[in-house]
Amino acid sequence: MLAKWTKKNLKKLVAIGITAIILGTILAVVLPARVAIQTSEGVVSIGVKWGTPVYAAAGTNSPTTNTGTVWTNPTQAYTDGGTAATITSAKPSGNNVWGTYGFSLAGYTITQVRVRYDALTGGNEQIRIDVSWDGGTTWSAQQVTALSGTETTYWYDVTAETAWTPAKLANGQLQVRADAYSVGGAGSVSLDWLPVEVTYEAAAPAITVSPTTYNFGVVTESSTPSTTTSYFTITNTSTMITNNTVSVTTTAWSGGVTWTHSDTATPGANTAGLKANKNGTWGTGDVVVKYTSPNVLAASQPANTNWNFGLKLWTPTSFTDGVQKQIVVRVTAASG
Ligand SMILES: [Ca+2]
Repeated sequence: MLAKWTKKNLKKLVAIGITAIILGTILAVVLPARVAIQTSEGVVSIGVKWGTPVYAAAGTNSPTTNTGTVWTNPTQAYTDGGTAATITSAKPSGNNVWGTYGFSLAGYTITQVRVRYDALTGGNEQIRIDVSWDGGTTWSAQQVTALSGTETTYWYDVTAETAWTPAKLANGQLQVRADAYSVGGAGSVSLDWLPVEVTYEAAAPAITVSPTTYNFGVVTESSTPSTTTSYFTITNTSTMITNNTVSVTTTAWSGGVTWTHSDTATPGANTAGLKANKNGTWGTGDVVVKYTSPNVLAASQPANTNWNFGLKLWTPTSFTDGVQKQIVVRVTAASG
């Protein structure tokens, strides 16, 4: 029984082997080639190529203007230490509004906004703080703090009060309001300093590509099939100018007898090349798609501006099997 089974399957194996050899011979001159397109979001902190990395940072700015007449010496809340702005509490007192904090953070993502207030009371009064991000039209919830007789630093984290943007922190938009509320009888409240601390980080480039594959179909030796130069669309939601490189992710095309990928787009025996063109005319401004030291395909690309490109294949001068070949092309965007 065992012998019979082995013999039967041995015949099948032989038959399959012969079929494969015949197919290989027939298809040696024509075969499909395929590329898969891939994108990756570049990391902003590419120190070597794009300059000094930018990491999350925090800045604390003081107000430089105020409006209102109820606080005495309101400009003393511009600086830490020294004299303080003062007021006598009521239920409630009037208020002053401090502003012009000088935050200029265009292109950054705001991750935290906190108001700091260094204050004390001569009695047992409260200070009440709220914040506007649209020049005084809309205000956050009010944070109420029971003060002590010793100057203390308090924080009001207003990160969740609105979807913060650089524009909402700009002069004329960001404002901080303060009043004093009596607990029992009236008493004095001192406000030494009223800065705002903003934590921010550089926004990351963001691109996607469509379509994500292209099949050149069956190709012949020493041919140069191509897409149109606008075949692939890069949807670019980067909020900063980017530099975009194009590369292949491997040194060879996979499938059967692999093809070497030429970094000069010079075809040879089982050696292929690729070029890219950004929405122009083939032959003018073509960029070699390399593995090492990728070439720039879209330099100084404006923020939020989509763009297109195509690919052109240089097939080998000769190849030796009919197995489909595949390689991955990657477009990488980095803050430019
Ligand atoms: Ca002060």
